[in-house]
Amino acid sequence: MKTLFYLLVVVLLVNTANAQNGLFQTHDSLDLNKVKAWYWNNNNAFWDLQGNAKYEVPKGSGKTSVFSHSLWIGGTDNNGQLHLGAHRYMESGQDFYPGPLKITDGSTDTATSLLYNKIWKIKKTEIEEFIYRYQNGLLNQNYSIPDAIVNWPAHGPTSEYDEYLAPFFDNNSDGFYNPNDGDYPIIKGDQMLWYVFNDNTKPHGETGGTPLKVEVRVSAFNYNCNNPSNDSIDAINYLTFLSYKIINRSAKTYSNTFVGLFTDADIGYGYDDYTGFDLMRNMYFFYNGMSIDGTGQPEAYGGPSPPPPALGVMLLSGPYQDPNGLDDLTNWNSSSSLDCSGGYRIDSISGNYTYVNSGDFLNGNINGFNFGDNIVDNEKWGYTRFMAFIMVVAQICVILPHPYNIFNI
Ligand SMILES: [Ca+2]
Ligand SMILES: [Ca+2]
Ligand SMILES: [Ca+2]
Ligand SMILES: [Ca+2]
Repeated sequence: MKTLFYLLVVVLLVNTANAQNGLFQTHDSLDLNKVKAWYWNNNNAFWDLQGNAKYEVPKGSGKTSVFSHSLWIGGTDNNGQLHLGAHRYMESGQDFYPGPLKITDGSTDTATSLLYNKIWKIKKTEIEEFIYRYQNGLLNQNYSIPDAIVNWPAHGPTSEYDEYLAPFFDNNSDGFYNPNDGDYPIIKGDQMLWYVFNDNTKPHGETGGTPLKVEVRVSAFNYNCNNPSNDSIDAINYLTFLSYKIINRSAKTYSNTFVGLFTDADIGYGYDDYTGFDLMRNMYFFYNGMSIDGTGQPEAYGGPSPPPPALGVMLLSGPYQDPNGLDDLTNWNSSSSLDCSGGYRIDSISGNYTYVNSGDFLNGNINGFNFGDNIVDNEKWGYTRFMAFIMVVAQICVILPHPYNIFNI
């Protein structure tokens, strides 16, 4: 058992019962390596929406290390109005629904949302076989082109939407996706789920926030490496990756925009866990507070040998900083030492520079990407905030039995 799992950053079944209730949501899972993880196409992941964790590690063990995960986004418009989309457990409804938004006005409708109420699941080996068969004239010999390749959502539903959605290789360069021309999906990893959701199909039921009119395209993927004797390679088998492409379809420019990852991790048994943040690794993490996880519950990892695992959510690439014509400063000096003597942040609306004091990581250039690399405006944010909340059990605040900060987040 590896003791650390990484998850980048941040589940085809049509759930007709939920659709009838106005909740459009479909799930599928990544399951090619040692993690089996559920993803929902309405911006939920890693649980069944019924109270059961669905981030199973190792796959088939019944033991789970995350309970739920979602993307949060909020920002203010030119009038200072807050726009917000965020899910925790959807106790009061949904903020996000499947499907893209119109490029004309950032709207959509429930019929289109239902049209995209699915997840496209594909393996690299399936694409490789398709390419081999196409190139050798074997598409019609004892073979059916996988559904995800046939029905790949390469194009928007109508001309009011973006012409191109999921990426594909255009074998005949005609701008149109057609597997019979040798076109095929472009994917990341060895197995990938692709889906798209938005925050403007319906009013925000969970937060009551004003929609941003954002379209979010998700690639969830993993790698499977068949060399378990090599420890460093085997670690890859415990990783899952999430990539979000966030598109503002409104006519507004948002400022002070925050993109957040909400993660409720339960390392096996969920009531003895702790959390922390590692600025240098650009990662927040969860670990068991005791040497033994739980007291024999099915999801518990036990211990102390091997010890219960820990889980990290690492940001491998953040959102772009607004362009300002500068290669913004890094806090790392030429000898790769951290120099927090100062830096600056830039207000995206006013364009004003704000000097950030020594030691304040909020300048975003300690764990950001591409700062100080002599390339202008390729800078991306790292994590700039980390927050944790303590759950209340039976309306009684948990009293911490340990000199740790957080219990059962
Ligand atoms: Ca084509
Ligand atoms: Ca635990
Ligand atoms: Ca740069
Ligand atoms: Ca810049």
